[in-house]
This record gives sequence, C-alpha cells and structure tokens, in this order.
Amino acid sequence: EIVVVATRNMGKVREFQHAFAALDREVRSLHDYPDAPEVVEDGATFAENAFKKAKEIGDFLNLPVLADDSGLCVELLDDAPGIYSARYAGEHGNDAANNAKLLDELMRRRQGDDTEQPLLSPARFVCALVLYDPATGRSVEAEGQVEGWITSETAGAGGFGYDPLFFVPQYERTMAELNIEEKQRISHRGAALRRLMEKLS
Ligand code: ITT
Repeated sequence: EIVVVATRNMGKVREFQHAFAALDREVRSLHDYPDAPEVVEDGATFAENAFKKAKEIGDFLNLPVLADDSGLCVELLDDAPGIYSARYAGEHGNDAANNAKLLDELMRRRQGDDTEQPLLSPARFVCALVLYDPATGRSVEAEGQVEGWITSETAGAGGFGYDPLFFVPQYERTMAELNIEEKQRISHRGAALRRLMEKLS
C-alpha cells in the first residue's frame, strides 16, 4: 500500500519512508506528482498550515494525503522562527543560511552575557500532521514536540534543517548526530506519527 505525503522536503520524505517501511507501506511525495500546486502557507499555526497542505493537495490528487508542518521554537527568541522556520533567512529551505541566521540572532540576543557556555537557549521542535481523505472530507490531526537546546556550534551530518544546532540532552548529541532510528524515537515527527496511529486505530 502507498502513503502520499504532501511534501517536497527530502529530509521529511526520508523519515516518513523509514517510519512506514516498518508497516510495509511505500511512501510517495510531491516529487512523484510534479504538477501538484504550491500551497500558500499563510496559516497562524503549524496545525492550520498542515491542514491547508493536506486539503489542497488531497483535493488536487483526489487521494488521501498526509501533510507535515513543522518548525523550531527558540525560547530566547520568543519562539521564533516557529512557523517561519523554512524561510527564516529569506530563501525557502536554505538550511545553511537558516542555521547561520539562528546563531546570529541568538548571539545578538545574548550580547553582554559573557558566560561561555555552549548551550545558547532552550528550544523545541514541533510537528503537526494532518491526514485528509477527499472521499469523505474527513481529517485527523496529531501533534508532537521534542525539547532540547540550541548549541553554539553545528555538529553532525544527519537529518536536515536545524538538526546540527539542536542538542538533545538524552543523547548528549545533536539531532544531526543521531541515526534515523534514534531520531524517530525522540523527535517531534516520531511523536506526532505515533499519536496519529493511535487516533487511527
Ligand atoms: P513542505 O512544506 O514541502 O513539507 P517545508 O520544508 O517547507 O516542506 P515546513 O513549512 O513545515 O516544510 O517547514 C519546516 C522547516 O522547519 C524545515 O525547513 C526545517 O527548517 C525545520 N524543521 C522541521 N522539522 C525539522 C527536523 O526534524 N529537523 C530539523 N529542522 C526541522
């Protein structure tokens, strides 16, 4: 069986492929449906944006689809970049620029604070998932979070997005230093997926 995920983000695609492989499901993404429209993400919350993506893409493809809207909320930055995480530095999906901008903003905020501790601010990743079926018009929503710290230096080459700057206390490593299995076990996306499965069963 096939699961269509309404995303063009390859980092997300890899994680969904890994999660659904265990259930013997094949994952398709918008890279398999190049004519799918670009959804304007102008909702006020992760859940609103996830719902918008699921509904517009599901209605277009006339297939049940799963959508993911996610991001990073940094305490010292009043929860920025939040729903704007993908385009924090201006250009959509430029991970290196987004990471540089995040460090920049945090250094600015911490000016005058002369402690040299490498953990700059508490932060959390949030993931909202919406599964929408155009045949019934019904949708199911689930959310997950993971708490950690923004570090002053990137580490690791796994994952995507802000993972190299996100220190996970439980593992004493950044999210980008975890393998996909370890990330799934503790991540916002893993938690949201488990909740969604519970709601569906
Ligand atoms: P789609 O809308 O096509 O799914 P997107 O990248 O635009 O892809 P979002 O609008 O949900 O998706 O933005 C998510 C951003 O939040 C993403 O680009 C990363 O910068 C960040 N992010 C989300 N989940 C993350 C994770 O597991 N690890 C690191 N960064 C993550």
